[in-house]
Amino acid sequence: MPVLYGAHRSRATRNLWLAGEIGLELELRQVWQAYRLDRADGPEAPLNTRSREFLELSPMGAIPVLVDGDLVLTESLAINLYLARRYGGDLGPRDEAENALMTQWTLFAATSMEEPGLAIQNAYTYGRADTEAGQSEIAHMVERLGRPLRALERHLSRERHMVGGRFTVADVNLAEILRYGQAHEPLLADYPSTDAWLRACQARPAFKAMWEKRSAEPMWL
Ligand SMILES: N[C@@H](CCC(=O)N[C@@H](CS)C(=O)NCC(=O)O)C(=O)O
Repeated sequence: MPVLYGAHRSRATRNLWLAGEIGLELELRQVWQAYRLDRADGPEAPLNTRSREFLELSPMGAIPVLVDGDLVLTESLAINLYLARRYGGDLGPRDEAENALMTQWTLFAATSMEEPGLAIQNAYTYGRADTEAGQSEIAHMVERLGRPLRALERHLSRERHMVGGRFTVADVNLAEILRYGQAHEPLLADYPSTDAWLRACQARPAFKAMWEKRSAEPMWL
């Protein structure tokens, strides 16, 4: 059985959601982000992103990591593209053109949407959203997201899904990245097709099951 090293409150959500969609049994080995622990070092510390044992798998000290047989794979989005192709049936590509489009949309989201989205989420999570500096940071990030959101809206006003006219790994990857910006409620007000698509993705049973486990995981240890 493939093993996923990670935590529910991390980018492993992408992999756990996709595994749920596939019906793939994945063993989750809990690895905490070091910053979530009171003490990350020492013999008592739980497995975390600074543990020597974990750094053997991920020299970057980052979760998630997938181990499937001899394959050790980092990068959550690469893990999803692999899981979809290897185990996902129609959640993965049916041909090379679909494979190319799934890669294209995944890289689009990773390179143009993830960083500003995370900055928005962090501003809310760490209580900066009510401050003047926080609001100006959020406004700047919303502006940065405008260009990719317009491109996404154009696509989703014509298509119900990202690739192939059906729900695939591309929808999971995009939806999980766009989720960060949702902390800022007005973000999608001008993008009705994107908003409807994202809500439909998040209404899926596999997303809800993942979300329930994520919500149950303590933020700090
Ligand atoms: N691009 C990487 C980013 C991985 C990453 O930064 N993961 C965070 C958690 S979501 C982490 O492990 N941080 C380590 C730490 O803060 O100790 C991916 O998508 O897998």
